Amino acid sequence: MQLKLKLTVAAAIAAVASMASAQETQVVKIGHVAPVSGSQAHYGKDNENGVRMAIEELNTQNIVIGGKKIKFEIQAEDDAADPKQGTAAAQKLCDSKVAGVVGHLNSGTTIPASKVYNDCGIPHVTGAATNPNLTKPGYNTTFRIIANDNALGAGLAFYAVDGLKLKTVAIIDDRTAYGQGVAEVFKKTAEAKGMKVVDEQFTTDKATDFMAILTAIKSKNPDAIFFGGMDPQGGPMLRQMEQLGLSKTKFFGGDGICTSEIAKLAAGAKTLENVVCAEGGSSIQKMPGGTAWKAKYDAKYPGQFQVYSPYTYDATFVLVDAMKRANSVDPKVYTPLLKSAKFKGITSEISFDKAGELNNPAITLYVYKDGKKTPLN
Ligand code: ABU
Repeated sequence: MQLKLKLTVAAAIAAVASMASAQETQVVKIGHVAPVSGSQAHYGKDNENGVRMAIEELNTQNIVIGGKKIKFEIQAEDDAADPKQGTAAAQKLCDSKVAGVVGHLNSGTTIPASKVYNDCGIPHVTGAATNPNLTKPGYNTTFRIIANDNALGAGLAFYAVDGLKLKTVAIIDDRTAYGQGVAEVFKKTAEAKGMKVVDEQFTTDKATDFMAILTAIKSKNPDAIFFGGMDPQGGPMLRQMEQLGLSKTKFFGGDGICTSEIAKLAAGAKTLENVVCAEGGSSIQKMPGGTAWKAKYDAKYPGQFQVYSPYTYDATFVLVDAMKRANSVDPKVYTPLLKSAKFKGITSEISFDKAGELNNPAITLYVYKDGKKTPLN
């Protein structure tokens, strides 16, 4: 009789405990925005994979915040690299009351979206948008965990002049916030160091035919071309350079062309060997947790790695770290704690300056050897 009573009490306690734990699980949504359609979808999917991977890992950690067990979920939106779709996606995430956002990918979408997030009080951390103007408004809700184009454009110009002793360059940009911005920094730094800009040409982030502008550039015989833009243009441009006999011309660009995909898009063009590109962080090999992380990523998402997924992975953890320290998932409560982040990520130890820029960012230059992206430093 006594044993039966004990068993009944134990069962009742277990049932109550299990009900309580079910009631106390809170779903917390983290937004992600990038182009996952169109010619830049490969970058966007890579970025989204980074967030998905982080959320899966976080959900194994039994995180309790504010007395509740937290289950994180991604709300993934596609902005197709279009500024208008970018602000619409941002508003949708505000309306959905996500706790924080990782994104966007393009500077042209992230800059206008940053105002939307500021207005609705939700923090966003970009792991990809590099135009320095992003942090100029001084929003307390905007953070970037990679180096910006001031570092990338200048680093490339220093290497062109001091490293390769190049004297002349032609500049092409795609007229996007990113392409135009990084080209301007490169030009200013290169000219200050005595390099001569012999031509400037413009294209768009939709173009695929560059024969006219490359023919005009060929007549000026530059040592190098600097391209401010992304790989859907950079790859075909390399092919067309080869067709025009621009086979000795160096081809410089920022992180937008520094992808695995550009090797495919160049479709076997020898000019791929002339590429020098820069990324706003350490190489995977030099990141504190890079090699092990990349092996996990490749096992999960074979053949999908591009550039930024380590940063979107860390960005997700940085948001959650601030929630944990604040003991709140309310953006009003935890956002101020992002400013005091000191998070040991797989990319670096992450902390921010007053403007929301990463403190002490690294940059890495790359070339392509046997079709493989290879760090120079
Ligand atoms: N950082 C290059 C690609 C993304 C962007 O800034 O537009």
